[in-house]
Amino acid sequence: MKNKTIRIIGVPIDLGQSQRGVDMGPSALRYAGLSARLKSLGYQLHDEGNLYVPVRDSVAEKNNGGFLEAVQHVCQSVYDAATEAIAAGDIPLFLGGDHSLAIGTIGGVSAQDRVGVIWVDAHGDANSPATSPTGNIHGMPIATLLGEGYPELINIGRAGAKLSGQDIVMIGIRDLDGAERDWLKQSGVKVYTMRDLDERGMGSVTREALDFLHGHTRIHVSLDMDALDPNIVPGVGTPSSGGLSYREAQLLMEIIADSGKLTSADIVEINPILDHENCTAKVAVDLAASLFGKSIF
Ligand code: HAR
Ligand code: MN
Ligand code: MN
Ligand code: MN
Repeated sequence: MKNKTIRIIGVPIDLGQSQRGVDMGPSALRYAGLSARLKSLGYQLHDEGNLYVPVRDSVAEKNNGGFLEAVQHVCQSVYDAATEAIAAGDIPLFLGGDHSLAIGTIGGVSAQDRVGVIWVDAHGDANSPATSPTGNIHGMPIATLLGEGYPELINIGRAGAKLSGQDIVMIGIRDLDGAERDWLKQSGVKVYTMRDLDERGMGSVTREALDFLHGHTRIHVSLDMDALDPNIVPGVGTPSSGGLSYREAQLLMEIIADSGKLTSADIVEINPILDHENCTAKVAVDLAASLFGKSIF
């Protein structure tokens, strides 16, 4: 893996949710030293800069607050960036921005080959427009990728669902809406809640999660920083108490790295306005180093 080039792609999107500030996530991660840390592990780094995302205020004025079309356009360019990176043999690392961008990243990285997804999040992000209590698209990427929701988003890049439930494992879940939960239960997605982690420990759960994806040769990790406990990552827009500890999250990343199957990743939902001295991005950089194979001894 370390002879590969990591291609950093910033996606400063804040249109999938309602808090200001998550568009600054890519800068926060760069300022926290992401590239230097990954380079020190032996990778080539190529930072593509940020994809174009329209400024929220300008879209709101034009569309009377409806961001669907703008999210569609951004996710299409994310999709294209993902397919290009994979075609070049690089490992794309997408910096969010809110989690709506995963519609494009996972759609794109699964264009040629089947990809297993490890979704690390407090939330299921499996609402459809019909079940969402907020209407926020960052709560919908999983349903969208499975073919449920706005056709404008489902059909980005190529028509129809991009994944089936058997391609997805979720870890860290503790905040689901009622109808979202019912839908997830019948979706085939493997869900590990905080209770599973409390009872069995992160090591056992992560190994079982990788076993669930044993038929996949490539794995995409979508790391929503709100999976961690808000005490260590205050800079997220939808914090949920009782989350992963720093050590649990590190172990998760380390065991995924050991699989040797990581071929793409997202780091999303960092909101520097809500943060303290960029500590959330610093934790994210530590986790990225482990995900890309840093080992202690
Ligand atoms: N379930 C809620 C909704 O759909 C909150 C979703 C929050 N999502 C994220 N991404 N922060 O995980 O609106
Ligand atoms: Mn259009
Ligand atoms: Mn999320
Ligand atoms: Mn979340």
